[in-house]
Amino acid sequence: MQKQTETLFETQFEEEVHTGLTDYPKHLSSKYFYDEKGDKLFQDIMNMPEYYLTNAEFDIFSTQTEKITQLFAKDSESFNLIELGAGDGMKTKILLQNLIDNKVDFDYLPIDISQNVLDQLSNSLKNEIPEVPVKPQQGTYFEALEKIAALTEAKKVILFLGSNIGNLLHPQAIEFLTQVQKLMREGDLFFVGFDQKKNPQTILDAYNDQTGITAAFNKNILARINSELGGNFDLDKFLHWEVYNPETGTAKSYLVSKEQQSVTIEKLDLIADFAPWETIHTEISQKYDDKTVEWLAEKSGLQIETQFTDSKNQYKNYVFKKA
Ligand code: AVI
Repeated sequence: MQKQTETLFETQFEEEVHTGLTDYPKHLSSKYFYDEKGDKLFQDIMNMPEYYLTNAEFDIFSTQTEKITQLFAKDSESFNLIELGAGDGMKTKILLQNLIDNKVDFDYLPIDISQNVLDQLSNSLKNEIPEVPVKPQQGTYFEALEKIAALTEAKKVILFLGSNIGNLLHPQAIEFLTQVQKLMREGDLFFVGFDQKKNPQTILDAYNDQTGITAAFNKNILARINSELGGNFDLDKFLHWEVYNPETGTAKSYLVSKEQQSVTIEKLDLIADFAPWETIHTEISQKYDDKTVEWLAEKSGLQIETQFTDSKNQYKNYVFKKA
């Protein structure tokens, strides 16, 4: 009889939490910040005055819409506007309205893992800009992109906004860009938000607000371990800590244990011991300059077609084509 292999973990979340909390130094992935509460906290972050990223990208979309529309509509009868990660579509809606006003022929294909997010976006578009032809695609970015690429010959304009790329280390970012590049054809465009290097204090303030919203966002990963994996983390016994290295452009978030403590996680059969001031690294938010983006593009088989900068020079949207 064949020996059954024992599966220790039921989900990737369980496996990654186990690995991260038994490693030294400890780490957890920021992708687990986002449940219903985490989504709400991130919305609150985007509304904070310190979190300049949202306003900066909004500034680009609202002051340079016409130029963006012209670029997307150039050399083609019609195109698919594909957005990776639908979100609430705040910035995209400015562009969608402008495309409609200019009578451009396009379909809008937001991709998101959450059907709920897609439904909300479709409903709000139905109310606000009913003329937009929306074709929501539920799934992971690459599953959905592959399907779209296989189904249609139409030109693709792919959006990846909000400096979401910054939550990836450079090798992961190159892998991500390369995967998209492989699904692009000549003439397709890839429009990506990259937060820029700037006064280090501005960056630290954006990721360490006085009201404690970012701290709650960071600690939400512990709250999720408590509710989903039977953990007993005391959130007050951890400190949210942000560092920024102006040389590498990397902002890093940590949770720091204020005292010696042991945390039990029932579902993992795990007791995680923390020494006083021991850290859990939770997130990176990379900041970029032109040289770095050019390097990433080159490594990924892409070429920069053009770029858009906000009025305060804090943030850029680069437009890539296949090299
Ligand atoms: C989603 N992502 C681009 C945000 C960022 O800026 O890294 C997440 C975030 N973390 C703390 N504040 C916002």
